[in-house]
This record gives sequence, C-alpha cells and structure tokens, in this order.
Amino acid sequence: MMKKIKIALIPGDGIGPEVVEQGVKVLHAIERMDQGLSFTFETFPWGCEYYLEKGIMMDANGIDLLQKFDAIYLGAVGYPGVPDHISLWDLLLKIRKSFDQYVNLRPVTLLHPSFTPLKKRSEKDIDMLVIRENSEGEYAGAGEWLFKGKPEEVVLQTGVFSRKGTERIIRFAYEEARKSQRTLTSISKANALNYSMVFWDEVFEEVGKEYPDVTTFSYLVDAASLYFVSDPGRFEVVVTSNLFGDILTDIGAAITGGLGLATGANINPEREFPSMFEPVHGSAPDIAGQGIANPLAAIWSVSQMMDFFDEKEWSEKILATISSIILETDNLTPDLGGKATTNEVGDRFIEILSR
Ligand code: GGG
Repeated sequence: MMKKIKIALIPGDGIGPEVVEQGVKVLHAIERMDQGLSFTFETFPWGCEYYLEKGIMMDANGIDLLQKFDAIYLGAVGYPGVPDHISLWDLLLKIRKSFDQYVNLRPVTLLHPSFTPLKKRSEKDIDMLVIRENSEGEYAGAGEWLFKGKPEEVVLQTGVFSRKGTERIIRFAYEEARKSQRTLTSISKANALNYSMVFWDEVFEEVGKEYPDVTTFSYLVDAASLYFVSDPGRFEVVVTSNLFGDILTDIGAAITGGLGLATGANINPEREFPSMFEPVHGSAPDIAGQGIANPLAAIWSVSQMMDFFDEKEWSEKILATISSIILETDNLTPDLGGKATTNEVGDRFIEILSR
C-alpha cells in the first residue's frame, strides 16, 4: 500500500529557502525510487519578510492550517530588521509549543575525522544523541519586566519545570537509551539553580528506578561543556533542559563540522500533532543569496523525518550518502573547505543516493 506523507514547507528566512529546496529535491528523488512512498507539499511564505510586509510572522490561522499535515519541514527563521525574540517566538517556538513537540532530537555525530577541530578524534569518539526538552524550562516564556526605564528596573525570566514535562522527557530519554543499549547522561545545574535543577535531578533518579538496565551519569552543565570539547566520547544518549540543550548542541556542532552539519527534529511522540524537522542553523544573513549555504544539515533533517515515519532504510541511506559526499571532498560548500554551491551539493547528493 502507498504511504502518503503530507509535508508543510516553511522555508523561512535567509539561507532557509536555499537549503530546503535541496531537501525537497531529495524527497522527490526518494519518491521516484520508492513505489510505496508519496509526498505532497504545500509551501507557506511565513518568516521575517512576511512580518515586514504584514506585521505577522505567520497567519493567524497558521496553526490550524499546519495541523492538517503529517510533518513540517522548516528552513530558518530570523533576519536583521526583525527583533530575534519576535521571529523566534511568533513562528518556530509557536509551532513547537502549539503541537507539543516536547522532544528535540539533536544527533552530535562526527562523520569524518577531518571535521573536528579536536585532536586525535575518530568518528567513533563523537556519536551521541542529545535529547533536549523542547516545550518549557527556560523557554517557557514566563517572566516580567518591571519598572521599565526606571532606576529600579527589574527583569524576571522564570524557568518552568512541570512534573509532567520533566518526567516525560526524561522517560523518553531512558526509553531511547534502553532501546539503543547506550548509557544515559543527564545534564543539569543543581548546585546553582536550587529549585528547577534539584527537581530535575530528583525526577531523573526517580524515573531511573524503572530502568535498572540503563547505566546513567549526571553532570553539571559547565563540566559537561568542558567534556564535550575535551572528552566527548564519554557521552552517548544525553538528556537536558531546553536552554542547556540549545547551547550544548551548538558546541556539538562545533566539534563535528559546524552548523552546516547539525540537524534537529522536534517531535510529538504521541503523534497527535505534526512533528517538525529543521537544520539547527539560523538564516545566516552573511551568506544568504550567494548559493553557498551547506544543505547537508537540512538534508540530514530529511533523514530524521524518514526515521520518524519508520522508513529506516531511507533514513540510513541518506546518512550514508552524506558520509560519501564528505569523503569525496570535492563536492563540499565553503564552510567545509570546498568550492561547491548549495545546488551542486544537492545534485551530487541525488546522484549518489540514486546509485
Ligand atoms: N533552523 C531553525 C532556526 O532558524 N533556528 C534558529 C534558532 O535560533 N533556534 C533556537 C532554537 O532552536 O531554540
């Protein structure tokens, strides 16, 4: 039977449309090669340009429109001229929250030893899955701005850690560690954040009682940041809060080839709502429009999408093709030391995938 997957495309800002175009090319190629899979696409022009024209990042009924899709494929958001907190909150975070995409899966995987600035690292040394809490925590949007502009001005930004939200992400991480037979590391900061992170650590321990087969470690986020750089091999599955996950996975990108190779999936595991797939990188206004953005992170997001829809073979094939492209070295964009254009990488990718 034909599996039909309806995909909403939000190319967004800057290099977003350039890299999403390559990801869509890959999806079309898969459709041509697989008689059992079909994709339909609808593009939404939302983002900063839309905001500058209409005063909104997405249509008022945008969430209702997206609800009808199986998946959302997003490029990048943010552009000079629109405050970052507006572009992020009114589009990307709005979608994550509205669709309860509470799991952010960010693999930190070294595909080729030459891509790490760390000394003496092989691919096996850096291969972890960071599971970032994606719906609350420091990104709950709770706070207050008091006495604005006055000498007594005070600004509060409250981290929100509900039992439900904390338990479910930690449970998801334990399940992932059990399934993949890997260790699980929780990263928090209980010595300084004496409410939220003490709670986080307690929940990690409590839920862990149901998983005696999973070997666990706990780190403070400052120590973990150091070990991400000095000894990343000690991490396998990692679970952490929204803000820490955001920051740690940028370190993860730095040790594995940069943001051009960093992908993220925003998952609603219960599948009540669409999940969203996106490269981790932003809109990169400095190179937008030059046709030199690295599309491999966006293509890796397609691999995550295939994995989510239980198309493991395609998911693995896409990853293997990314590795092949990297090994060839003559089809890489400038961020990886090459001279190829975004389009050339996409075309070469499809040639290899189709072999
Ligand atoms: N590719 C998505 C994008 O543009 N992300 C920019 C960003 O600032 N993301 C923050 C986050 O993932 O929480």
